[in-house]
Amino acid sequence: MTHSTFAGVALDRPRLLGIVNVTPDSFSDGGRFFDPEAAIAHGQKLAADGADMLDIGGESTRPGSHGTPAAEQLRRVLPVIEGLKGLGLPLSIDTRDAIVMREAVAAGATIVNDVTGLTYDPAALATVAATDASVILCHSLGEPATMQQDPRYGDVVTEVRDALADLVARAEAVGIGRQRIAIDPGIGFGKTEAHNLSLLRQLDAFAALGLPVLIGVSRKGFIGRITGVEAADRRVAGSVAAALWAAAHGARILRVHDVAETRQALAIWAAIETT
Ligand code: HH2
Repeated sequence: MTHSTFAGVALDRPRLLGIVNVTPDSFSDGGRFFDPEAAIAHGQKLAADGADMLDIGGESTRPGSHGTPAAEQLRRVLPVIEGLKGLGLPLSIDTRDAIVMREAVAAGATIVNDVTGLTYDPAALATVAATDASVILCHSLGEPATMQQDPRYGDVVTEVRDALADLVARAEAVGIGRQRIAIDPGIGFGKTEAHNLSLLRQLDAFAALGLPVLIGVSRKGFIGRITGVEAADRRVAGSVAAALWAAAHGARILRVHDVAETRQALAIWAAIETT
């Protein structure tokens, strides 16, 4: 069986995209790594813990958030990209803004991660096409400010899958080759808890699109609601359980805060499966 690669990383097994939020307000770890030095140290720790790639973001897209100007995102993320690019891991820029994509890639990022699948900024598609960067096309319904106010679907799995196929077609139409694309159903982005669970339950439908599937469940609200654990940083075990489910059902990239814990779980799972 042959395996694909993404941003130069072989997807022969589930890979970890470690999260470096350079924000004062992320739901999961807001403010902890806002200072560039702290963010760089955190990225180094995630790399030492076994991250395969790092996702650097200067804007929270949590439900209810209103966006961060591109100039401020750049002020936050550029020093961190500079500080982490020597690690030799692919760096991803988590942004919806084309200017931030362009400057981050110029500074050394090789992946663009846009939670709106390159739809929020009209310049995003052309901007990514003009680079060699790989791209994570994520599905969102609505804007972060309002996306959790009564999101509705007919059949959530079919609609999100078809919307992702459209996002891929738009990207291919401007010259972004399939080998540069990963897809993400966007857990929590305009989805209720029932929607999130349906998407995870039927994750195979996304793998069937023939592109690497990324899943971001780490510390998210549905884990808190199911378990009754309010503090996001205490949702690690629930996050690892959801990540393992996703890996077992075709996800090849897991976007996680807790790299060491997820890696330990994956190692045991892989050992049982292959020995
Ligand atoms: N989730 C978050 C941010 N970016 N990108 C992708 N592709 N998929 C995701 O599921 C995803 C994402 C939200 O998590 P976090 O970064 O912890 O929070 P915040 O947006 O508040 O910074």
